[in-house]
Amino acid sequence: MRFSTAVTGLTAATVVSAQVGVSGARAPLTSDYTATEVADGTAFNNVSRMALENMQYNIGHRNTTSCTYDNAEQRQEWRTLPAATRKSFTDSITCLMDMPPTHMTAEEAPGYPGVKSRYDEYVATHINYTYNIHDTADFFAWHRTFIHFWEQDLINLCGYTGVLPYWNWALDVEAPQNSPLFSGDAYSLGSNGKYIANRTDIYLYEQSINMPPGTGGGCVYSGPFSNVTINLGPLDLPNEVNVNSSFQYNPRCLKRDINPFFLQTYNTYTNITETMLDNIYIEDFQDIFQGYGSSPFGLHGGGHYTGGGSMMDFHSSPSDPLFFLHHGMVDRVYTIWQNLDIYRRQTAISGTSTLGNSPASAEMTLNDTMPFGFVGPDVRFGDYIDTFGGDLCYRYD
Ligand SMILES: *[C@@H]1O[C@H](CO)[C@@H](O)[C@H](O)[C@H]1NC(C)=O
Ligand SMILES: *[C@@H]1O[C@H](CO)[C@@H](O)[C@H](O)[C@H]1NC(C)=O
Ligand SMILES: *[C@@H]1O[C@H](CO)[C@@H](O)[C@H](O)[C@H]1NC(C)=O
Ligand SMILES: *[C@@H]1O[C@H](CO)[C@@H](O)[C@H](O)[C@H]1NC(C)=O
Ligand SMILES: *[C@@H]1O[C@H](CO)[C@@H](O)[C@H](O)[C@H]1NC(C)=O
Ligand SMILES: *[C@@H]1O[C@H](CO)[C@@H](O)[C@H](O)[C@H]1NC(C)=O
Ligand SMILES: *[C@@H]1O[C@H](CO)[C@@H](O)[C@H](O)[C@H]1NC(C)=O
Ligand SMILES: *[C@@H]1O[C@H](CO)[C@@H](O)[C@H](O)[C@H]1NC(C)=O
Ligand SMILES: [Cu+2]
Repeated sequence: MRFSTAVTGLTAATVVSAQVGVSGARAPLTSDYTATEVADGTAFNNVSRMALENMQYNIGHRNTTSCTYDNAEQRQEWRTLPAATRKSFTDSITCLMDMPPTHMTAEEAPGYPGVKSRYDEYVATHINYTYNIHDTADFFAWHRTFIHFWEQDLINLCGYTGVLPYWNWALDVEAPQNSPLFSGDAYSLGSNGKYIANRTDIYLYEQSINMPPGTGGGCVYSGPFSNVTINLGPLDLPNEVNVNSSFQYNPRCLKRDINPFFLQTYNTYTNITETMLDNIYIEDFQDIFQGYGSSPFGLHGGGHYTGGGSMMDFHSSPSDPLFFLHHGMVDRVYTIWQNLDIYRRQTAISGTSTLGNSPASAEMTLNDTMPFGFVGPDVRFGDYIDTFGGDLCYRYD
């Protein structure tokens, strides 16, 4: 989501006349499809299959030995998981919330009063590095690695046997509040927040828009996460009491306010397809995606604000497990974009390691380290630029 007003105008890289991938195919543009095909997901599904074909065709050129197209984990949309797997997924998340921290040392603990669980170690790390992982060169790769570590913890620490699911926003544009994700039954991701009536629009200064109230607003009240306590944040929510220090202990319920306005305005199939197909340079693609281009939200901010509540907090948004499914979709769209023109896009990066390059910092290189604080080991940027790189081995369905 757009946060700082300090947006740099990154210049476009060398202009190429044709988009020729290793497979020989030109990456499609939105104009290759009819408006109906773009709006109803036909175009999106077509290019996502194309990206998988390119991935399979190019597997031999990748820096991987043991990970193959066929043995790679296949991440699925949340609603295609069997009910038992969905339950196992949310159970393993509450397990992480109940588990003591595993990385924070006794010496470090006094600096992080709000870190009470393994789950909180993820939230604290995201808070810590907020200005170094958004509107930076490593926005996509950092969040890709972050959700990967979290998935591995669900599996290794909490016995989850499925894959990290993603949330395809476009499937819910008509009425996200009625999505099976938020039905509030035992197999959902927990309910919407309890409805709060008679709220007025809130003016968002950073984005210069009026935010209409959503369909919830209060605490998640049924299904998974209805009884959880979140401990960190908020740091920058409009019309909320924010904490006075980054890692303050601030126990409270998980709030949601599912808001169709954002999904309908920023996350339709048309929005996804245009973002993905009509931005051929990484600097344009990553800016538009995060709302640092002509629109103040983009796919990334649109999904965050659709969740409402904790999901709207720039720093502590991983407090809501929905964050990880939202970022699964962010990563899926990035992965498709990369694979539509692997030769040019797989390792394409642009930007520095500070939000909007403020304060100014050096252009990142693939040899730079991405920090993971209490989450896991720092990793080399270039090893996590590819879903078959580093210790990653997955693709999307
Ligand atoms: C994409 O759509 C075109 C036109 O309908 C079709 O010829 C092509 O096979 C499709 N590609 C994939 C990978 O589905
Ligand atoms: C909402 O506003 C209406 C009309 O002003 C009023 O009748 C109603 O009692 C209000 N509801 C709540 C929960 O405040
Ligand atoms: C939440 O807590 C209430 C009261 O303790 C209990 O009745 C309810 O079953 C709990 N819900 C879940 C989903 O655990
Ligand atoms: C932050 O400090 C203000 C002023 O002392 C106080 O009113 C507010 O409750 C504090 N916020 C939190 C979440 O503790
Ligand atoms: C997103 O797509 C819808 C149509 O589906 C359109 O009305 C809206 O303007 C688009 N939003 C942006 C930011 O381009
Ligand atoms: C990364 O480091 C290696 C070995 O030190 C060097 O050969 C390579 O050019 C560097 N790559 C980048 C992108 O800086
Ligand atoms: C926060 O960042 C500092 C500086 O990089 C680092 O030493 C510390 O471990 C980080 N803490 C977390 C929770 O990420
Ligand atoms: C290939 O992968 C290995 C193991 O992850 C890594 O050490 C090496 O730097 C990678 N090489 C390139 C060219 O990225
Ligand atoms: Cu983030």
